[in-house]
Amino acid sequence: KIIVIGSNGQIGTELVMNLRAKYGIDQVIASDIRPTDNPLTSSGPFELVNVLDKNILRSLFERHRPTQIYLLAAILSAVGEQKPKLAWELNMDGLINILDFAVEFKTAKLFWPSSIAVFGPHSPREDTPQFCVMDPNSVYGFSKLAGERWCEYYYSKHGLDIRSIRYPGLIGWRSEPGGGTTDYAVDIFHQALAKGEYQSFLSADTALPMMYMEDAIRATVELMEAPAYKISIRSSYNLAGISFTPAQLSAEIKKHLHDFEISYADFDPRQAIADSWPKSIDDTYAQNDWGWKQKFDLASMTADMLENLKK
Ligand code: VAH
Repeated sequence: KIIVIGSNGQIGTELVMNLRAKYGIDQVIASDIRPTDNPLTSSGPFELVNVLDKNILRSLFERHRPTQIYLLAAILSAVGEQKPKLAWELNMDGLINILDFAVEFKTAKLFWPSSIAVFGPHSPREDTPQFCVMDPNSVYGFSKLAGERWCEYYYSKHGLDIRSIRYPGLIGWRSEPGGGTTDYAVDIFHQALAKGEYQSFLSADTALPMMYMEDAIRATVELMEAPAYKISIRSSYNLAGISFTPAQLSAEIKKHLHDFEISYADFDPRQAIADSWPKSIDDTYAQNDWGWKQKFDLASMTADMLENLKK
């Protein structure tokens, strides 16, 4: 059995759909802290799971003895700055609980998402390398950095086959983002179609590493399918996709929706988070270790998003 924890989230929703298509609906148990009526998730087995409740987790592992776990439950960067202690507790204690149960129940493989948020103001900002100074100043960012250290520690000390990707901002049409700093890049498409305009909470020239959800899910599956001997990074892999600014994304949307207008908010707390992150990522390790190659660029992502959201 495969268990996806945090299946109601932006990544979890699409991951459950993909894993069920691959392994069979009944082999993939979706789980989250609250129920969902999303047909993408509720079409198969679902359980209510709180990663901070060890009794619930023990029951989950005892009843299913999962071969794979995908732990996606987290509080993201923007919400994390509003609820710093809860973000630290959920992101850290949730991970450590799962690591301990995975060791106890000998789970064969685990996936845990990190983020480009692990880099900080003193990290190189262009083509940010796999190894460099990392001084993240968001609670989400340093919880992900600490989480990477725990993942590598449980690999080294317990031989746990846990794998991880430092996701860029993710853009998809099947699910909504949940409280991040890159959420503008999803909201803009919905607003462009609904109202022909969008007010960006990030400034026009804020370049960030982004990726189309199709590519992010494929990368996740490819990493998890790679033979263990090929995995040289047990903290978390840099993964590059597309790097663009709100102005560049707006111009691309305008090619399809000629009357679309973008405006910019005077101030938003998420600007400071974005300004502490890289503009672009170097993913040489992912390319060399397990053959990563992105497929979508800004033009094809924009066309695909609008095509699917119009339906
Ligand atoms: C966030 N979408 O904005 C997440 C992601 C790189 C960004 O970690 O917090």
